[in-house]
Amino acid sequence: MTSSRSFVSRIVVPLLLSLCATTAMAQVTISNPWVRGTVGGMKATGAFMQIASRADTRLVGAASPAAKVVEVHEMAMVDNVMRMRAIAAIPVPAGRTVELKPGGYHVMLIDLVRPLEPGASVPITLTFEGKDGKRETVQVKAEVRPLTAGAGAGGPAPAAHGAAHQHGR
Ligand SMILES: [Cu+2]
Repeated sequence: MTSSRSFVSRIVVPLLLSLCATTAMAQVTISNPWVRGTVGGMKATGAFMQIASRADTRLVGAASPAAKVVEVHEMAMVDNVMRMRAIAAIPVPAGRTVELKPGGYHVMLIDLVRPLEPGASVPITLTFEGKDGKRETVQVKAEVRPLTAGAGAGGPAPAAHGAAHQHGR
């Protein structure tokens, strides 16, 4: 009996605690991740998705085997011109869905390893940092959509997007 009790306290209790910790960490949900496909010599493109979180957090970084450099970007109108720039983080308030979309926040894939053809999927690892400084990574597989996807209503032309990016570096 004694050995059975010590088994419970030494093995089972820590296991339960670690399961709770894991559940608490899994607070970010990503929906509909996609990447704008590329043609010809395009070396950069954007990735888009919806992000929701149960607790306040921030998207502070991303990585992908499809690109040598991955940055978090925003687009904004400056003097009537749509420009993009790298930012340190995208805030994700608890209980709200933040949309990364053409013309707004996006994850920028730079120095693509190869062209991205529609129908392929691109693995992206997203890093979130909570208020307590704890980091959580989320893996997504982003579907590659045609170059023209999402280019309506205020969205920038892909060429202008790429050019603005080159300018910014
Ligand atoms: Cu960008």
